[in-house]
Amino acid sequence: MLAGDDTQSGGHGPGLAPANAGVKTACPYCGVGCGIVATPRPDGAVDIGGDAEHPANFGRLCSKGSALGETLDLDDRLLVPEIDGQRASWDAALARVAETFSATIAAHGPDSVALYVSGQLLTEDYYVANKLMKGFVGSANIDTNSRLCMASSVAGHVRAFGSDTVPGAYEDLETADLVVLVGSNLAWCHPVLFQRLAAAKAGRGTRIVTIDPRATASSEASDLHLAVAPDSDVALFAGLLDHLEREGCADRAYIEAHTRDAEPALAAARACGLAGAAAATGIDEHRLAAFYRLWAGTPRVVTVYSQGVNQSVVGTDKVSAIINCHLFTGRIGRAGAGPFSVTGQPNAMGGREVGGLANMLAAHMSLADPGHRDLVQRFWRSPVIADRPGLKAVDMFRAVADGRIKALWIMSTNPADSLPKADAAVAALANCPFVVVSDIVRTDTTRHAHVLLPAAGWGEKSGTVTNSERRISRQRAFLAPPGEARADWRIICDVAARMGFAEAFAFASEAEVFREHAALSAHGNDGSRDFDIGGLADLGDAAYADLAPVQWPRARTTAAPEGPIRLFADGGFFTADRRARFVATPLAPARAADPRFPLILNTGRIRDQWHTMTRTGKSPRLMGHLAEPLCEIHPADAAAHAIATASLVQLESPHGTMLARALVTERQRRGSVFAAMHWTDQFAAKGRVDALVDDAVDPVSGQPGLKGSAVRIQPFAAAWHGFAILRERPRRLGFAYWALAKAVGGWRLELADTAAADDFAALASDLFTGEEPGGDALLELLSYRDRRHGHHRFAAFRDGDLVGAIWIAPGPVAVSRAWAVERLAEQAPTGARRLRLLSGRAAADQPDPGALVCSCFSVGANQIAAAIAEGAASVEAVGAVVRAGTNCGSCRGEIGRILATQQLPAAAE
Ligand SMILES: Nc1nc2c(c(=O)[nH]1)N[C@H]1C(S)=C(S)[C@@H](COP(=O)(O)OP(=O)(O)OC[C@H]3O[C@@H](n4cnc5c(=O)[nH]c(N)nc54)[C@H](O)[C@@H]3O)O[C@H]1N2
Ligand SMILES: Nc1nc2c(c(=O)[nH]1)N[C@H]1C(S)=C(S)[C@@H](COP(=O)(O)OP(=O)(O)OC[C@H]3O[C@@H](n4cnc5c(=O)[nH]c(N)nc54)[C@H](O)[C@@H]3O)O[C@H]1N2
Ligand code: SF4
Ligand SMILES: [Mo]
Repeated sequence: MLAGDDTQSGGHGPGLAPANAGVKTACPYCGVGCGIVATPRPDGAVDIGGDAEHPANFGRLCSKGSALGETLDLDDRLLVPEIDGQRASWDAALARVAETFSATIAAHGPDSVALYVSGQLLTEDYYVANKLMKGFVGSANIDTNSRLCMASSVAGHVRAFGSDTVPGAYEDLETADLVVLVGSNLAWCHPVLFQRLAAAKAGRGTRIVTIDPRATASSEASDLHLAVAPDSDVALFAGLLDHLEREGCADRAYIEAHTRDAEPALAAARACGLAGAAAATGIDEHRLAAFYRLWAGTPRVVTVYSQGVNQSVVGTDKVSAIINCHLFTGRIGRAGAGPFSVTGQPNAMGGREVGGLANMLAAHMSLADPGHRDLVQRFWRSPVIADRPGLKAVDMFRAVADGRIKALWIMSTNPADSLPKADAAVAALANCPFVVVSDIVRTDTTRHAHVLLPAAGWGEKSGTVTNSERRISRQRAFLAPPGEARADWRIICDVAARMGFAEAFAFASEAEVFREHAALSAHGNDGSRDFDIGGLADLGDAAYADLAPVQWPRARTTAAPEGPIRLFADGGFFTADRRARFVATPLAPARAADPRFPLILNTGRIRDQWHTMTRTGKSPRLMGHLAEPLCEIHPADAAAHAIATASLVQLESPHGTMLARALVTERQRRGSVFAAMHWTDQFAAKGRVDALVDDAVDPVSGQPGLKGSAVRIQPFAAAWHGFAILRERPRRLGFAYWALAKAVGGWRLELADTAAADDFAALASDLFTGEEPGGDALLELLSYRDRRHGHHRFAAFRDGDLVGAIWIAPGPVAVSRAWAVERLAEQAPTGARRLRLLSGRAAADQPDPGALVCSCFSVGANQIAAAIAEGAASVEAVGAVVRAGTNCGSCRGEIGRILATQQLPAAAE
């Protein structure tokens, strides 16, 4: 077992890992791209610390990064290749993939096969995957989960700049006077970058404005929150452009020297105006005008945007509406100013650089440009080159469903859970004649694989990733791959060789792949393309191994040791005439509402989980924050649908259903509900939100509108509810509702069923016996029953130790989860403690820590409240007493909220 802990228990403070100890690598989660120092210990555990020298994080890590050591165990890891569910040799598995792909292409043409890849692949993996499809198979049917993530930003950049360029850098968030977060919950999704911003705010009073339909941890830390109507961002920024023009904020010199087409964009903006923006956003004109004045009056302004912008059927127009305002004021490419698309995945940017999207070529070259196609084909010496766009993710799965695609290879993504209309995607996979999946664990997608390939995971593989500020960092291996797992790039090259392309894929190392990629970026470039890392094309193996984080562009010809930190302050766009384009963004007509599905389903992320939980789901600390699928709903909507807080609800759309726990809160907007994207069939009965989500896409980018599906909601009619703590993972979970989460020393389980159970004691012992056959014979079962009121409680012991406990009630179980879970760590409880356990109430000497707030130091809400009651009057003071909020800082907003509610009565006195 490689289960590890982080530096806290290893004795180092956060960010204080001693220099030159351990292996420097990069975090495998978000696009901030933090540097990590990983130090394997002799007992197999791995200490994780922030890399103090990495320019993305300077030593900081968030809760997810800090808990990486807890995700490295081998539970569920794929260790050997499988064909049709049977163990197979690598040779047989690779041959089966190559032969089936080749035969399908021979029989049905190159477009009958496809690769569906991921922004979590390393650049080297991604480069060879793209080369294989576009240059050797001769189809552009390679698309990526970045289609669900960044495609609208890419399209918006290309429309405006002629290239997919992020013009700014992280330090701009520290030098700006105003940072606007549009559709970005930066505090939870890019926590370390948010902490840099929060520090700047504390230091120099940076103003923060959040534009998000619901209140979030980010909006709580902002000076102004505009709770806009869903998808009204185009109107908001069109109104801003109109305001900027009226107030004389145009940078005429910049507009005239470096841009084109301002007039049509201004005409659309005038047509919208303040009144149009107020009508569309639902924000009153005074409040909106205050925001416009702030933006207009602050030259150093960065507009940060993310999925509330991209994941929309008008996503590309949202991006254009934002960029228009920056071009109009010349606030781009300057210190502290610019539009800033923050990327989600660790290598979203690298994937764009190699051309991993179906409508791009390689090295930011264009599939539509015959000159570019020729350049790439000659460079690759390839027999063919794709000459038209391939199928984008949503269309790709439609083509799988209707049989146009007959062989599909999925790498490093879990589309059975993350694609819109996910049930249809699953059905497509189930009917596809040939599905290959490369993953590190079993998932809802791997179930459908004819060939399953075990990939080497983070810490075992080596290569590069590019973060949101165009910075390339090394991921380095510090563990040997387990079992027979292999690096993705090698698997792809081995298949390519067996398809007859050995020469072009004869890479001996990831360094060789990187050199070719870097050389291609410089090939025939001469400043005509933004992405140029020719300066890295001659790195020797040792220099590649030691490569320090470096921002692109990094052309061979650059005299300076570093490329420019920002682009476009002096124009130099990558259109033919080197001018940027304004893009008119007329308002789209409002979508017709469907009275059968009156609510809008907004979806997104929570602080401590990563996507489909294949790694964060292994960490008890991370699972402790929010342990089951939740649905945020406004009190008025909850009342209208007879939904009580903490009850279970069923959500329904024309595409599917989902069960979740209701969180009734004014932070949610009326008419909308919010659910996290994370839960899968591995963790809950019906927790897959994408089963509900509609697959309508943005017409320009092909990105689906994952934040706006029509749904309806109703109470889930449960006959009984249960909560259990378990030493072992239960064998069977045949309940209408269940949600399972890892806890320290075992598992925690939420349960409910529509049918009355006639024997709860049997149900309990079945849960407690785990995988052990006949194990129940050894159990000592303690019970409490109140049949009249429907309360049943059981606790089971083996050799004096607690094996499990369950509390059953007719309604949601009112037992403190935090207190109960801690009982798993207790040594052989006897007498009163056992009875106390059944009562479900904390004793004075075992105080209930309350819901987990700080995952880094495992501090609960009650502990924080106690610190406040004893006099801690600020977030810092709370940190000084109980440590909460003093590591990654992602929970500081929640601590602030507890402070505010607790101080209210005091202030009123
Ligand atoms: N903890 C955690 N962090 C992550 C990830 C993770 O899984 N977990 N994933 C990473 C990835 S791949 C990505 S892409 C990023 C995503 O990072 P974010 O984009 O910050 O995250 P989301 O929660 O998807 O969505 C952001 C916000 O958009 C809002 N929104 C919805 N509709 C609209 C709208 O019409 N207009 C506006 N203005 N806002 C709207 C939502 O209410 C939500 O609060 O996070 C990255 N970081
Ligand atoms: N409703 C809704 N849906 C969404 C979103 C949303 O906001 N709302 N967000 C969308 C966005 S922005 C994104 S980025 C996607 C993310 O969705 P996915 O990409 O489907 O999510 P992950 O869980 O990150 O999947 C990564 C998979 O790769 C595996 N893996 C990890 N490391 C390796 C490796 O080194 N090699 C290989 N071969 N496999 C590996 C993991 O075990 C996991 O199964 O979801 C999208 N879907
Ligand atoms: S902010 Fe957190 S998840 Fe993102 S790269 Fe840094 S440590 Fe990893
Ligand atoms: Mo993403």
